[in-house]
Amino acid sequence: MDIKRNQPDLQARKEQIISEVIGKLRRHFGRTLEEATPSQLYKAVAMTVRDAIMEKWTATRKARVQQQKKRLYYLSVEFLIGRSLVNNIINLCQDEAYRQALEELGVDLAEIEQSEPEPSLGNGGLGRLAACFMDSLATLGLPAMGCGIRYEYGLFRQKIVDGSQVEMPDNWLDDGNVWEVPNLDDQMEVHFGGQIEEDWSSGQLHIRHTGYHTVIAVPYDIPISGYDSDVALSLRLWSARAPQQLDMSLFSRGEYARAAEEAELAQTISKVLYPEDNHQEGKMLRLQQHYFFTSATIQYIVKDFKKRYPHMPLTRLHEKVAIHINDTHPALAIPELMRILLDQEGLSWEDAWQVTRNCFAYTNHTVMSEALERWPLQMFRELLPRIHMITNAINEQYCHDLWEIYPNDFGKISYMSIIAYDQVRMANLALAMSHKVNGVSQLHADILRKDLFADWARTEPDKIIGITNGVTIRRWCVKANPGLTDLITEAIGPDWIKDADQLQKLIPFAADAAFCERFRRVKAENKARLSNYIASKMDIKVDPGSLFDCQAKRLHEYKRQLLNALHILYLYRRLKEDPAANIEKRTFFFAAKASPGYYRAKEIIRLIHAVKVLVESDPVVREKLQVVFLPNYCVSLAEVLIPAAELSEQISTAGKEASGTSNMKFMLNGALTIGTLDGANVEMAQLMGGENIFIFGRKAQEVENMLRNKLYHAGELYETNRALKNVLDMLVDGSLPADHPRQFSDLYQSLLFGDGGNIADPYLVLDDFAPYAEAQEEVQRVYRDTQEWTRRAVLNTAHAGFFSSDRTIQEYNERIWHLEPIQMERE
Ligand code: 26W
Repeated sequence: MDIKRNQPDLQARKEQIISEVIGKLRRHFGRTLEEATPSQLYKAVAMTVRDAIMEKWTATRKARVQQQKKRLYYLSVEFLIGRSLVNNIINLCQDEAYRQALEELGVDLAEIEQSEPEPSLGNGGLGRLAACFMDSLATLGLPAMGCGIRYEYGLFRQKIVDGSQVEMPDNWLDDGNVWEVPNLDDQMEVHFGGQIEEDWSSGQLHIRHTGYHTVIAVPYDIPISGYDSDVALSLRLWSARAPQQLDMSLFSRGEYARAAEEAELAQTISKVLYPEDNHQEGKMLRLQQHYFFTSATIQYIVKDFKKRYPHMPLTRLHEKVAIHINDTHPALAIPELMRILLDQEGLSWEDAWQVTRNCFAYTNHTVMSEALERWPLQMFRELLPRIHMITNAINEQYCHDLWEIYPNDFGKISYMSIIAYDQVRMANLALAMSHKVNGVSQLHADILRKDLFADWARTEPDKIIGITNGVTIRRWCVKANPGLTDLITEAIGPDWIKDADQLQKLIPFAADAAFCERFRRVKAENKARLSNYIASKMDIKVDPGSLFDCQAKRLHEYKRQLLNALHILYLYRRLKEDPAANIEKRTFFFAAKASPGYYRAKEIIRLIHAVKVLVESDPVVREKLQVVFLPNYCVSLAEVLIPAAELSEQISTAGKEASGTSNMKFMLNGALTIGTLDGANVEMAQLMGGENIFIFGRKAQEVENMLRNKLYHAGELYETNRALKNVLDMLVDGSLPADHPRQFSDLYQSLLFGDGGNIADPYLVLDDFAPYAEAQEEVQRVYRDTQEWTRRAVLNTAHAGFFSSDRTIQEYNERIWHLEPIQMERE
């Protein structure tokens, strides 16, 4: 794929790339083309791409400053951006020029791409969403900056040893990072601990903060180029370092260890990404991380505003600044902005309150109560004494305002308050102090309004809105699936890449036999690509002719990988009982990291491996079924897996998955979905019509009702459904290969009896088992009709345009941020 407009320059650009690459090799590595290692080649090519982006970057900054437009700061503890090289080449619309240039040099782009370390600076959906948003913001030319943490170690690398997850450190920066630029001019000091004194001696309140520890925040900026756009935005990641690398006075007294200690302590703040997803622990280091990057960011925002608008008072900050917090992790930015406005800029409390509320908006990404952030009050007070005072004052005013609305309703006010029972509740802080709060799908927003945040929705009816997530077409189709990209472009022209609604033009092609045949061929090629990848990386042979069935996402009970695994056991039993059973040949792919401390999630990984071994060991069954667990799920793996998928498993307990985004990526790449009416699956079904998606299971309302009224009794299903009982018994009767006979009894117990006072099977695995098995029957019935399957696959791609993150960002902009695009002069 290449933008035709650039064709006349192609030859010249190609020659320029060749000479630049050779020049970079010579100047930076002292090597000729022949001598260069793959890593040096990668870096040399990357540097040429970086040069091109740098020009846009400078021009964008200049235009933004001149045009004085309102700017968005998107704060997130995670930006799961994935590799940059190929994506940047695509976004610069230079893929054809690079392809030809590298071909002439005898260099394989796909191969040198492997030398790029992947920045795994996120756990899952929330972090990847932030990366898709940056791509869309840049493509739409909106003035924005992403702000986060430059973790030295990203999410752990997952290895599987004897069927169990083992975590290895992800030292992605070891070999340097071509894409980042340290910006020493914008370093900030962040203060922790100490004491606060109030000084009224001048008649006005002055706050004196003493005895604190200082950590220096150093920004590293990564340029994010828009697709076919002259705009390049910055992703600013803050790195922590000590004010003095070594305390020389200690050093000269021979106290080497203590001298290094302070420096070490400061640097641990940005050392490692917490591997928790949907589960919060009140760890001091995590609170330090949050304050570290939000304080540095807010200081920078105020500094930049004062520099750009020297004559505008800070009471008008919100006219030029929008701040968005990606879940509550950056919510400390709220009291931090108040602190700076009050203590440093001398605003009144009322003004600071108004400005802050006008600047902030908050996206909620989960309804799981164990994920809602709460900090122990004492830790909060000791680490952030001034922030604690301000948060307290915010709470007092907020409760006072609530009292006016709900006089004497102590219950409600204590439920909605920000500080209570010795805890600071970050969601309540974000709810109180944002002018908009959004859920990430329509169902999720409904649940927020009617359930989790119902009291806030009643208090401020227009505040909570739903903006359905999206994914970037550039990475998830153009980059990941060049075959499909070419096919679509040939059919409907290239504009869909920036205007994904145009994918609807593919609808008539679902009835076009020749197109469908080519669509099938693209899928077959992608299946072959994945099969080769697995053969080379894992030494496993899969049958590219089998149905490729994929579940790729974090491992969590609510996502129900367990339901998928139990269903495979059910098919296994059917084949054992009747080797001629009518079962379509399938390869079940799983890819999932479990949080290191999440015991049951790790048990589920073990179970999947046991099922895999069992299936492989039987000569009859293995002719029909294969289980593949792909270790270390990450963006680069997703780019190979998703285009090859035929069936996408989106089988969470209804009401639990806020949106899901892999569902959108699979749909875009022409996989059919088997799923519950959860998150964005609901909207997928509405858009395409229910006939093109395999929907099964309880609805969110039913789940909620069954759980609330204790109407669900998993044990009864075990007694009444023979097939289900047989499958469950396999967990404890020695059928499965395991280290010890009781290996899977924890899973068995949790499904049938519950544990620690919890009800049995709170995610309704057993309840949805029979409907799931039925839906899977329907899947294989349709799959056998190749033409019908392809027709539906084309319709999936054709309806995926709504799930472009360009649409999502436009909606955020219209309803929350109100930014105007930067005007660039095109040469
Ligand atoms: C504090 C620990 C912690 C860490 C991460 C709690 C919660 C999270 C995230 C909110 C988890 C997450 O990634 N949520 C996912 O966000 C996606 C983007 O909106 C949604 O598509 C997924 O449904 C949601 O699970």
